[in-house]
Amino acid sequence: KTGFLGRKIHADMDGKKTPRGKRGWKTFYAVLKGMILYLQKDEYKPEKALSEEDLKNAISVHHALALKAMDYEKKPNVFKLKTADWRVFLFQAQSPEEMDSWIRKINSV
Ligand code: I3P
Repeated sequence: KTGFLGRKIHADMDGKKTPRGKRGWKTFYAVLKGMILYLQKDEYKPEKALSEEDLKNAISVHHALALKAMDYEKKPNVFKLKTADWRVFLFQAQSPEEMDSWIRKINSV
C-alpha cells in the first residue's frame, strides 16, 4: 500500500514523550512493503535507490499496533502507531477510508 501520510513523532524508543522541536507534522510518501513502513520525501520511483534519510525514517511494523487516535482532535483521519520498540507515531491519512485501510494493512502484517 502507498499514499501520502502526515507524520508526527509522539514518543521515542524509551517510551518517553518526544521533546519539543521534534514534534512537528511532516508529510511523506508512505510505502508499506513487507513489515516495513517506508516514509519517503518524494513519490516512490522503482529505479531510484532509497536515500539515507529514507532509511532512517523507515519503521518496522512487525508487532506494531495501529488504531484510530481517539484522543487527538486537532486533525481528522489521524491514527496512532505503537511500535514494538515503544515508539508512538501519529499519522494523518487523506480520508477516513484511507485511514481505515492503513490501519487494516498495518495490523495484518
Ligand atoms: C510542535 C509542533 C506540533 C505540535 C506540538 C509542538 O512543535 O508545533 O505541530 O503538535 O505540540 O510541540 P515543534 O515543531 O517545535 O516540535 P500539534 O500539531 O498536535 O499541536 P505538542 O507538543 O503538544 O504535541
